[in-house]
Amino acid sequence: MGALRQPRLLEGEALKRAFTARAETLGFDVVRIARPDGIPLAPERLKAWLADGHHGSMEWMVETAERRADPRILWSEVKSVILLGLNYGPAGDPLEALALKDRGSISVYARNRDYHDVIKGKLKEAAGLLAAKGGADVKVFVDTAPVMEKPLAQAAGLGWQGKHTVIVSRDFGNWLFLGAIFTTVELPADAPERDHCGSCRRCLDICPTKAFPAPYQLDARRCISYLTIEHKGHIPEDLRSGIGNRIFGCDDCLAVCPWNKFAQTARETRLVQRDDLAALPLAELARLDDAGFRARFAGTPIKRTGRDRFIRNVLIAIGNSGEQRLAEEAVRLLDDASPLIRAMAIWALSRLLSASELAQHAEERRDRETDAEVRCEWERALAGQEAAA
Ligand code: B12
Ligand code: SF4
Ligand code: SF4
Repeated sequence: MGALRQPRLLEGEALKRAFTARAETLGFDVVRIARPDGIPLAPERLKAWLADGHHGSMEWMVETAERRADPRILWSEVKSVILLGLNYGPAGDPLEALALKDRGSISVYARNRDYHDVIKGKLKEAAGLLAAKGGADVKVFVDTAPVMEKPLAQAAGLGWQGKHTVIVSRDFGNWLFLGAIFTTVELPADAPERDHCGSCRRCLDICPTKAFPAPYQLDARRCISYLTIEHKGHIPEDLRSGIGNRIFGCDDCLAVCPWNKFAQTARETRLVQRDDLAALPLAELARLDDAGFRARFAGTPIKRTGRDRFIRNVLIAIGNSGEQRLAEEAVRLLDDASPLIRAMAIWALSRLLSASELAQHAEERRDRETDAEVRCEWERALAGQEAAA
């Protein structure tokens, strides 16, 4: 019997060309390649960031720090790291919803399908070509694994990390999701992108909660995106008013970047922003129970926080709204089963009601409150109103 004929494998530029064409057909807007040793400064910088506590309660970043900082520790056989960008550029002004005080603003990235779901499938399909045509092993990552996607994307030339730390692209501005493919095949690497921020500091100055201790460094503990999405506990009092009506994520530092003049509207239909998800009536949201929350936000990234954290955010927006008529929603939530919600209902009412009205609600509930933090919230709210009187 004759030997089975192996199909000829592609390599080098030919494999890179075939891969890029496939990835573009799948809808990726940018495809670039970095060497696995392309981010030599990342380990020290990540270490310093963690040592400063800038990760807040994202303990998983500490646990995975070593392999996060160096692709070769994550996977010793990796020879090339492919970075892919998917454009999710909004059609209109992404900050428009901030002026609508009786509505909650959802950040652009969450105004349609969860990008993890959209990108993962595409990455797997694109990676299939490397296995079939290059005989390579592959691993695909989007956000979920310990991979420093931003410095790798800069090393691959996809864009540069702006002073707000997010990747800015000369072709797509600030609106690219990132995904990565690690592979055992050697592909010709692209040149890194250089910094084009110059003397600009718009993103630093706009931040409502002053989350940048220095250019290129973010203290997540002060970032509204962290506070409204990742943070599971009570939101520190001094940051609540800066949150305004941002109930899920924040786009301010991205939206003001002058490089957005090159931005384009998303092509991927599952990432085109849904108008019904941009600015939602706070009164309606405050009435969602668990099942209602899950049904309303199925398939979107919003479902990740669960109902209690989301309503906590909604109550902060109600407190910041100045809308007296929203007080009744907060009053109802004073008796919610979640202490996270009861505490923020108190805070919201301390901003909307008179001292005597608040005192009356306190009288009915304070003594039977079982949660120490909620009791503290009552004390703080009443003391604050006394001081203001
Ligand atoms: C943790 C995390 C967060 C945290 C922390 C954000 C942060 N800046 O680290 C929180 C919850 C706050 C967050 C928020 C957001 N996130 Co996020 N997040 C991540 C995640 C999972 C890890 C990021 C990370 O490694 N952080 C650790 C720090 C140390 O890394 P770093 O920012 O790269 O730090 C560098 C700089 O500080 C720099 N540096 C330090 N000192 C100095 C000094 C000088 C002189 C220089 C030049 C540089 C420099 O070096 C460090 C290492 O390279 C990534 C996905 C991933 N796996 O990479 C998504 C990711 C970064 N997030 C993303 C998005 C979209 C967002 C939001 C826009 C969502 C929103 N609308 O609310 C906001 C943006 C807020 C902001 N300004 O960063 C996208 C960004 C896409 C892009 N184009 O870059 C990513 C890549 C997810 C994805 N797959 O698309 N996120
Ligand atoms: S996302 Fe918002 S809160 Fe976070 S750093 Fe940017 S502007 Fe500040
Ligand atoms: S707003 Fe200015 S400083 Fe910030 S990322 Fe864009 S160009 Fe850089």
